[in-house]
Amino acid sequence: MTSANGSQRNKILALSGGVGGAKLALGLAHMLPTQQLTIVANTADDFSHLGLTICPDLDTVMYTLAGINNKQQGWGLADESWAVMSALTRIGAEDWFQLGDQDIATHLQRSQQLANSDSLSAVTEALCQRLGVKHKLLPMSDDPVRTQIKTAQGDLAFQHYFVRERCRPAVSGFYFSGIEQAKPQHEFMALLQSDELAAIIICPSNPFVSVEPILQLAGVREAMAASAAPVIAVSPIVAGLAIKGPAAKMMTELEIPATATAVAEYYGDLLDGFVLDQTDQHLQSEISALGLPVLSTATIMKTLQDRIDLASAVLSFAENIIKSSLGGRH
Ligand code: FO1
Repeated sequence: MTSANGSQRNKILALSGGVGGAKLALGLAHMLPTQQLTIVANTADDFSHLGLTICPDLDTVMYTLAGINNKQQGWGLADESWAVMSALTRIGAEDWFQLGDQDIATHLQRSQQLANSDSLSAVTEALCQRLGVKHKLLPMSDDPVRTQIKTAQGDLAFQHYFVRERCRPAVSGFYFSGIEQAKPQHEFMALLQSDELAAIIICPSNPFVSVEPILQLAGVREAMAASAAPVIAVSPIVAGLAIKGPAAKMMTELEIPATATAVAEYYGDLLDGFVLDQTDQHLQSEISALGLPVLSTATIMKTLQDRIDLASAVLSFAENIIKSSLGGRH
């Protein structure tokens, strides 16, 4: 596809949280040449722990693209050992957050580089290069943003809610500390404003805590709305359940129906297309009634082929939306 100024419109931007997002990102990486795919990961789950800066979503995507992730857990590294964790337990240190020995190397290196005033983008680029990740992976921002979960037990930092409290406290809302001061990562913003952008894919990640912080960065929503590229979200909710994580539980506690339709409504005007799982096909007409093209397909990604098939289906869907909207909104 060619843009108004004659440049090739072939770049895909994927917005991702952790495990679910990383799976689709891997499928997209198998479908697209390196210069055509950029993945932006949520960094509002990041936290400082045992003196280290931990970036769970960024690392989950990075390890997944490098093919070294723990496929059962979804996060962390394959063939991990836990000697440091055992030693931490023995000396009475905080041990509720599992850090594998090899994973700790990533956090040590990142923390050291950040202390040397390198940006999170520079650190991520260097790690990706060493781990053989060819596609561009960017943090949503080089500035710290931290998700806080409002619960019946008071406000909890994201990992305290998610891992230490195992998502047990009922959720009443969220806020993102630092979001007003944080700037979107500069290459991310440049791509959003680029004529070469062909589609923006919101991966099947938690809309409230994985995608929302990215959208709340200054100028991001506006740039997405202004972009000629269609914005397509893949539902993380299938048959009323989150494929992974607490999205469905959060929706129930927030008195939002735990359905793919509610996810589409949550993103609202931002979307130009919506992808839901084939088991939710009966919801297709009510989502179409929101004025959205809908693709019903297999979204549960168990195998690598599932990830590639979903990526391929989403990319074809985006192409069809572009074709049918030529002369329309876009
Ligand atoms: N998730 C857990 O449920 N328990 C853990 O102990 C844990 C440790 C951990 C260490 C490094 C890392 O990159 C991720 C880790 N995660 C762990 C996953 C992480 O908390 C969540 O998946 C994301 O923040 C949500 O997207």
